[in-house]
Amino acid sequence: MDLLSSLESSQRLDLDGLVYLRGYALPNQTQLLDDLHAVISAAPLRQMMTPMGFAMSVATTSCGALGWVSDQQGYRYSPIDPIRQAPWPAMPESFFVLANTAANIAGYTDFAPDACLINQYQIGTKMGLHQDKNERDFTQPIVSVSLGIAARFQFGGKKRTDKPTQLRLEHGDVIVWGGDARLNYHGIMTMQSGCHAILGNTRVNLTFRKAG
Ligand code: MD3
Ligand code: FE
Repeated sequence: MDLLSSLESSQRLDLDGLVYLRGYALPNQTQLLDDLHAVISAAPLRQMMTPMGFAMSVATTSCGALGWVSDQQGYRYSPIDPIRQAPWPAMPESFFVLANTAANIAGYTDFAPDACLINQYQIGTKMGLHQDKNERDFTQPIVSVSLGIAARFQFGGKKRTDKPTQLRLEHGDVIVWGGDARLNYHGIMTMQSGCHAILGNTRVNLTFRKAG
């Protein structure tokens, strides 16, 4: 099945500034997972240090021209993987095409992500409420792809104290975050146990960004 006809089998839900394409990544999942494993083999997942000096519970890596990095100097994008002292692996075509077509469906033509952040969640890990502000152009959307076991996603407002709503993100779900949602606080609640046929008891999230 190709990506256009896959829209017919997935559900679209529009909320303030986000377009939720349930199951949109499923038709191409074999290719995506193959390419994911190749990227992780080249640039291994690692727990970055927060600027405060704590190891993140989530393990991350990147592919594309720019990768997301965190250390005592802060959060930023870098063309060099600090562990390998080498460029990040190229973004696989299957990743780029998925992000580009999802953004297109949501009304963003020619979305050309230069960064794909890969987050791996094991049972008991979480990502606290935060905003994504290290990208240059906030009019560009962020496309996220959920793989593996389900997560409880928290979607807040412009202030950290705004009460978040919860969304369950499942294997294959793709969300395009733009417009009014782009700078909202968000996070992932502590991962509960689960089992996925291919990814076991882990969740992997891809976020595609035009960072530079
Ligand atoms: C809403 N990742 O990497 S993806 C992140 O599941 C991040 O790994 C989470 O938050 C994860 O920064 C959530 C969904 C997401 C990504 C970016 C957003 C939601 C967003 C930016 C603005 C608003
Ligand atoms: Fe985020």
